[in-house]
Amino acid sequence: MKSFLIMAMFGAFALAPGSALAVDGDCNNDGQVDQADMDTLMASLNQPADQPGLANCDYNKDGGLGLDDVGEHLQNQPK
Ligand SMILES: [Ca+2]
Ligand SMILES: [Ca+2]
Repeated sequence: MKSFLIMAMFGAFALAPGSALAVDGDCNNDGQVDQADMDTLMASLNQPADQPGLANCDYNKDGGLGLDDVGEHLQNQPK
């Protein structure tokens, strides 16, 4: 049973979309969430979230970057 759980966890990890290191809110894909990500998000407003980093900031998963995503990003930023 224990080995099954480990296998299931590994499978879910391997099937994760995009990079295994993707972090929610990491708009510039450097592995950290900070002010630079907000700058990147603001500079990319109304553009498609089709880059690996920008996809991390498409919070509502609609394929683009909009004000909804900015609002979510503000709530998710480390204080
Ligand atoms: Ca970042
Ligand atoms: Ca979006």
